[in-house]
Amino acid sequence: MEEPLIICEKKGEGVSVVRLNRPKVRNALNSVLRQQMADLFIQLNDDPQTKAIVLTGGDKVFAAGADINDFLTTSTVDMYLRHSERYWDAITNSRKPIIAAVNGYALGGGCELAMHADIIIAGKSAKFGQPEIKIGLMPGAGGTQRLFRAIGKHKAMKMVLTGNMISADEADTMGLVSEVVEDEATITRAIEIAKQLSHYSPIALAQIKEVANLGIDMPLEGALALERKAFQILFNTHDQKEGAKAFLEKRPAEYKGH
Ligand code: CO8
Repeated sequence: MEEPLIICEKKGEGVSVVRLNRPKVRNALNSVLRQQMADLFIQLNDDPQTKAIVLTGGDKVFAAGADINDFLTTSTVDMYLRHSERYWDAITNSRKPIIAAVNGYALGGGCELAMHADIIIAGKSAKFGQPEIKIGLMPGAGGTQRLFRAIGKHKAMKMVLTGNMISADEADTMGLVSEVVEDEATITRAIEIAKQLSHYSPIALAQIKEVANLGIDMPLEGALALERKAFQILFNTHDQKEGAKAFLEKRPAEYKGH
């Protein structure tokens, strides 16, 4: 029987781990894998048992980018008609927090995939890069946009123009990752953070994500208004009242997500 391209495991306390599983081609992201990943993210968002998602690859590679085999014959029209933005949208629109656990290479579409996460935990030997230029191409899923917003023009421009990789420590210094840990600890740490988040109010987490992700590209005044409105909305939720009450009663809060 063929190995599944994606493996999803429940780790308890509301954490689901999504693992890319095409090790022979370094987890290259072909259309089938990407469709399955998109479907899975939609499914996990609808799954009441899942509160936070950890996204990971293998020990030596997170993902080596798009499947280059596919690039030999694909035409412009083929590429357009694929509407691959829908694969990414399923991840971008996740209301539940996503924590990427990156070991080894995160290159091209793999680096872009990691950047779709809310928090990135990198193992010490992780390497990030946008090497598309080395194959006569350019980034196509956020490498010229999300990367620039994450680390600034001159660091990002150097990465996309040279195609050279950076180490986990460099990525940490630049602000591309949230935390660097020993390689063996990457998944454990990501799950630990996911478990922490899974005990918080899902509706508050979703509001933080929505406001932060929309607001970052808006003029400050509008973004602050958006933040204020979301903050106000939370005052009509069970979870906000429960959070305040539990604090004052010195007990753990029991959140319901509404
Ligand atoms: N696509 C297809 N096959 C790949 C890919 C890939 N991206 N990466 C590796 N492979 C295959 C190799 O061809 C090789 O196959 P075979 O065993 O048949 O010879 C096998 O995987 C193992 O590869 P290596 O021998 O090269 O393994 P190493 O461990 O020595 O090196 C590397 C690992 C550094 C990851 C290396 O394989 C590499 O540089 N890969 C290509 C990285 C790259 O250029 N990525 C960018 C691709 S373009 C892109 O991502 C555009 C994004 C557009 C939008 C997003 C769409 C998802």
